[in-house]
Amino acid sequence: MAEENKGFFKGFLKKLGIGVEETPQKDEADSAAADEGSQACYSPETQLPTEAPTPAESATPAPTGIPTPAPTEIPTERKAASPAPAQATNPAPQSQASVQSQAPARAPWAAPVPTPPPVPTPVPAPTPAPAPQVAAAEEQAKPSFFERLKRSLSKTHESIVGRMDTLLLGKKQIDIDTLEELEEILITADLGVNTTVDLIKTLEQRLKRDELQDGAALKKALKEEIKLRLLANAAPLVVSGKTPFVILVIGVNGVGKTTTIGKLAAKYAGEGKKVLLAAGDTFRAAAAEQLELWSQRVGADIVRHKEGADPSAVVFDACKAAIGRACDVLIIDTAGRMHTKVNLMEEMKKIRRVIAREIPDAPHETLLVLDAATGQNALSQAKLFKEAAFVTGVVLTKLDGSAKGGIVVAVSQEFALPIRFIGVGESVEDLREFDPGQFVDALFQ
Ligand SMILES: Nc1nc2c(ncn2[C@@H]2O[C@H](COP(=O)(O)OP(=O)(O)OP(=O)(O)O)[C@@H](O)[C@H]2O)c(=O)[nH]1
Ligand SMILES: [Mg+2]
Repeated sequence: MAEENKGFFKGFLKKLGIGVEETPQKDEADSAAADEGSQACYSPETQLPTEAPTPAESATPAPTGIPTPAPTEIPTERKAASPAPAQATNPAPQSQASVQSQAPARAPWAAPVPTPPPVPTPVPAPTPAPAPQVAAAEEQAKPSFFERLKRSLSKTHESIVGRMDTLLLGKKQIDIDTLEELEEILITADLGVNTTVDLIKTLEQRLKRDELQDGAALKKALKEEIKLRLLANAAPLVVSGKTPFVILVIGVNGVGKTTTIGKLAAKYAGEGKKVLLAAGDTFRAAAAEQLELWSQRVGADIVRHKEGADPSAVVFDACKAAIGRACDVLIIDTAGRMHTKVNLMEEMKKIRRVIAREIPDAPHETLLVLDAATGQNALSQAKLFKEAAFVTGVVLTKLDGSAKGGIVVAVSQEFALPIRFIGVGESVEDLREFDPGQFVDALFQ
């Protein structure tokens, strides 16, 4: 175009109110694009000359030297993704990419069509945060742990106290036959043969001393005797005095080891302790991922290797990390599944050797997890692990909904092991320190 014609054309566009700046140079364009952080933010209006034109560019070629209208402010994908409470609940204005694909083609030199202002989306009034009183009321409405424990033990209550009530119904006095029938109830309620025999012997002595005049007295006496036996071996787990305090968690597969570790980590992290988890179960697919989810949920660190790695190597790294990061508690998950019991126990021994080499006196606690719902099986597991794995405490999980809660008494009595915690559900608050008095009260109420 001749120079004078160009001048006339520019003047004409100016009259129409169209910008007459030259197309920005490539450097500016690059930095503009970099500022936006994403090439996806392009629109026909903001297209910049590139060496290899994009398909969008070739569809609507921008002749060189033709003034470019000022870019329209359209929310970019990045902007849409930035947290905006109102947008999170309402559909955000269409991203530029979708606007681009729907815009009809028009001559690049035509007067700019004013972009219609985005139609405001009605924003529903935000849900008001619950007033403090409401939140407090909700908190109060939550059943207390004692209530939940009582509910969890309702089937065990039925199998011990319910059947006892039926036995005692209409009985004027308690005699040796009554105690024999009670013996059968206790054995079938998973209190274990040895514990039951011991309990009945004591009750016989009390009967001879004329202490059991009626059913109510017998129930009271049984409750007292069970509580005494639980108290004899009770000891809460004290996680202090050692830094790091190392807890090795063991048990057969599916009993609730990883879940218990997650709940424990939440408890200790909640007390302000620095917790590190070691994903020592490299055997089961996704075991480390499961533990990692817990670590993220409760804000604990984790050491994990790939599936199939040597568990002792994970434990070695975890011990080093726990020392290096000055952690208060190191909790080690282990696999519950091995080809043979011998393999499983050998693996445990190797892990123990590695821990002891890195942290003298550790592990400070070897926590055996048992599934209460498995009844007598839990007793055989306790026997196996106590002999081979130096168990120092027990966690009984899945007491909720089980009729076999009597196993708590059997494990404590027959193996002289402290029950450290009980699990009454899958959520984080469903693991509690074992309190013999509370347990027996909940069972008998
Ligand atoms: N109802 C109930 N479920 C529980 C409790 N503790 C754990 N569970 C559930 O039991 C299942 C197995 O738990 P895990 O923690 O994966 O058991 P694990 O011993 O680590 O299993 P492996 O890694 O396969 O050896 C999961 O579905 C848990 O949510 C509890 O106290 N009550
Ligand atoms: Mg596990």
